[in-house]
Amino acid sequence: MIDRRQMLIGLGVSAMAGALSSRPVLADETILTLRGRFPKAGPDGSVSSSLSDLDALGRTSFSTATPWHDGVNEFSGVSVKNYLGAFGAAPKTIRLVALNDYSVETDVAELIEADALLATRRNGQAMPISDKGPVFLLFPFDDRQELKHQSYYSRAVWQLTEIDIVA
Ligand SMILES: Nc1nc2c(c(=O)[nH]1)N[C@H]1C(S)=C(S)[C@@H](COP(=O)(O)O)O[C@H]1N2
Ligand SMILES: [Mo]
Repeated sequence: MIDRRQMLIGLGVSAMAGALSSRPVLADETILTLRGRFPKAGPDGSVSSSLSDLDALGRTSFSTATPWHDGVNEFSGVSVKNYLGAFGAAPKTIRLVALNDYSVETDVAELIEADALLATRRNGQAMPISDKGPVFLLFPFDDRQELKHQSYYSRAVWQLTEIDIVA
């Protein structure tokens, strides 16, 4: 199992080495780690997923404009609901942690209610770190007016690397 430090060496160092890395996401590198107490956690209390692991959890997509992209784009990936469910995790509160050390704590029911997506592809292409990937938590902003609000923008975490179960 690859831990967060190894992952940061893999992903973060390339991000820090000058420009954000635009190299393609490898199918088998860890891009997202779930940490905390949940039924399918490994011995170190976490589970790490690659792009192909996430793909295997089911695909969801929507098209929307966002504050960070030009025009309308199609985003696809696994929903937060299916991701947590796949590991038997039913947390009340999680912390979303990004590669740039931005983090935000959020109620899980609110994310699921808002159809939060762990987007891994934009218009069918895996997103490198330089395109705010490999994982960008996004909401279908164009579907519902209430999502176009600071409380959702602040939870739209790009370069999402870890989800910590808080409660
Ligand atoms: N990775 C990452 N995601 C992030 C942030 C960040 O600093 N890093 N800021 C969040 C906050 S608080 C908001 S309001 C929006 C801000 O996006 P903007 O800086 O492009 O306006 O992105 C959210 N997602
Ligand atoms: Mo914000």
